[in-house]
Amino acid sequence: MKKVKNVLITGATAGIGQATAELFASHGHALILTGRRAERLEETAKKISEEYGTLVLTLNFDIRDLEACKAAIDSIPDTSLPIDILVNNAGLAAGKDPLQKGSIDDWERMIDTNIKGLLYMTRIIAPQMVEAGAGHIINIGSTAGKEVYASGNVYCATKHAVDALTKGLRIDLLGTGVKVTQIAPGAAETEFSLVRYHGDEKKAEQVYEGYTPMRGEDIAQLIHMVTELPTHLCVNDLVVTSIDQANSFYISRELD
Ligand code: NDP
Ligand code: 8X3
Repeated sequence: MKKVKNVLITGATAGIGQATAELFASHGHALILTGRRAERLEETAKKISEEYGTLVLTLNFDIRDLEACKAAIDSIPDTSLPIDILVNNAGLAAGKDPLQKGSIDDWERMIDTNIKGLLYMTRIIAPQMVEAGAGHIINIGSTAGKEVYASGNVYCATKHAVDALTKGLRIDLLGTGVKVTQIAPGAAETEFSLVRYHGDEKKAEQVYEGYTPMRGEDIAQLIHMVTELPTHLCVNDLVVTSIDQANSFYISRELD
């Protein structure tokens, strides 16, 4: 019989995280879902547990707050431990301005969430995996962590940090039985652009106009796929785009 895994997904109230939660639940795994929007989190958990009958635990906290991260992980009951898979997904872009005109508040939100939040969760959970001698940490990077594009400055820097931290963590965990994977997607139509453009729906829609972007479900499939490989195999780094996108710079669009 297939083993039920405990899968913790940060940022499961929308987009890639929410789609990943649904897919893992459809495969019978138990979930621990996190996010700041309490109502969304509860709705997601309810929908998933009703549809798939899996155990879904919710942890409502802001990943930028180290004490909140610690308290949330401490509150996980033994029945949902050990954590077999950690998906470090919570993240955002805030703004798209030339650096010399950038908002320092936007910078801090991105650095605190995309780098420090990911580090906090990893620091808290990785030791449990090392002790168990098994586990899988999956960091959601980006093509923005491979190339720097105009006005992407700080967001690209945070995703380059995720790229470097993923490589570093894999080295540090060598020999422990814990796998470390980065998945680096190109454009996926989620709430990402709405957040980046501070709620400007028109600007957000324009990002996905004239081509077929990926969807959260596409990335979810890849996240699930890398967790299904034999114990001795680890996908280290997976860059993925829609067929209409070559990299951060080239997207084939058909616009009027
Ligand atoms: P969404 O905006 O749809 O989802 C982001 C998720 O992150 C939400 O669940 C949000 O939950 C959570 N989150 C954001 N800030 C915090 C915080 N401070 N504390 C806790 N949770 C937080 O975007 P995506 O699904 O697209 O993004 C997911 C990841 O994928 C991000 O790391 C992003 O950088 C990356 N990515 C996205 C791409 C895309 O084109 N969409 C491409 C490449 C990478 P809540 O607001 O409830 O806290
Ligand atoms: C999200 C993809 O191109 O907006 O990380 O940076 S992009």
